[in-house]
Amino acid sequence: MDELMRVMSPRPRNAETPKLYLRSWITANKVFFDRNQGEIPEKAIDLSEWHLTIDGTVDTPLTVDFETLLHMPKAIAANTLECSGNSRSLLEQKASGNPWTIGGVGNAVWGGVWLKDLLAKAGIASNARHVAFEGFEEPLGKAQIKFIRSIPIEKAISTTLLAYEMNGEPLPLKHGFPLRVLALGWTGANCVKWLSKITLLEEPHEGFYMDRVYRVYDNGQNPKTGEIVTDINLKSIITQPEPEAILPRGESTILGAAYAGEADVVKVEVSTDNGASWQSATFIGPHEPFAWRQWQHVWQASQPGNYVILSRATDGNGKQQPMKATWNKLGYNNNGVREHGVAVQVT
Ligand SMILES: Nc1nc2c(c(=O)[nH]1)N[C@H]1C(S)=C(S)[C@@H](COP(=O)(O)O)O[C@H]1N2
Ligand SMILES: [Mo]
Repeated sequence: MDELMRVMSPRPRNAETPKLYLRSWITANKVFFDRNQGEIPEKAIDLSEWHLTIDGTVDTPLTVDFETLLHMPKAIAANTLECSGNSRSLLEQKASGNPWTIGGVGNAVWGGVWLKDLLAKAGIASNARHVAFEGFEEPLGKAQIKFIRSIPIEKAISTTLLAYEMNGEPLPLKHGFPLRVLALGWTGANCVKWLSKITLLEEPHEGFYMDRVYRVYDNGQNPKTGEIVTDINLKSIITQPEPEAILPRGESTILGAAYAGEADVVKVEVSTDNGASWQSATFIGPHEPFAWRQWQHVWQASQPGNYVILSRATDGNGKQQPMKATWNKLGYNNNGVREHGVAVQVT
């Protein structure tokens, strides 16, 4: 197989999207990043064998088949998916985990059904507060821990999609065939692939993937007391030029993307003088809820020398991307402007 991705580990497969493929609004399925705790199923499950169970604090526990989903009203939504650990390797103070640069993110148009429509069939009991999702892939490692994650009921019934299509194609095997969760605007960890079971709960699900990881905690702190990763932070990335590029003097096009999870990106600025002055970038292409915005800025690089290009996003609530990220033990949510600076040389 031709490997187009930057593979960080083959088993489980963790691979990031090269910058070249982050320059379009839609990230093609074949280059969409891969993040896995367990084994990607060897082959696609036979759809006649696949079932989804809904149990817990519901009026009527039920099991649905794939046909049932196809007969429900179809929902289409754009959504930028980002791994909580994306940009970890760019942190000044190192943190453990996959050494993502900026390619643990991608944007796709997903098709499926709203989770709330499916939950309505089972009936949400009045004491239901959280919704847990379980993937059916084989776990790796001796402990054989299943990938189970829960989200609050409010998120589940407002803006959570169960997707069976990705960019107009059946959901690819490695992205969760036949069905995955997409808590729109939330980090990848909340978007369980190979979905087989939904359980409504009074409390958040307890288990390894809820309590030991995907929490923001400091050195010496008990992970379980850290905040659970939820929505994607306001962030901008530079996708062109590449770091350490050598640019001829004159006009140079800077490209990037910016995203804000559940919020809206309204401005991106670029600085080439270490943050002393900022120029507004121009947005290119679609502008959809939960999806990134592509941007460009033409830089007049008239003087030879070494430069660091910075980009800074602002959201619709007036919030600005921080100059420096807040460090945490597992290096989640790195959205620092400085950490994402791109050093280049103008000759
Ligand atoms: N079943 C299952 N779902 C999962 C995971 C997993 O290991 N198993 N990894 C999660 C994480 S951490 C991320 S970032 C996204 C990655 O989705 P992708 O591989 O489709 O890009 O899937 C999430 N859903
Ligand atoms: Mo992730």
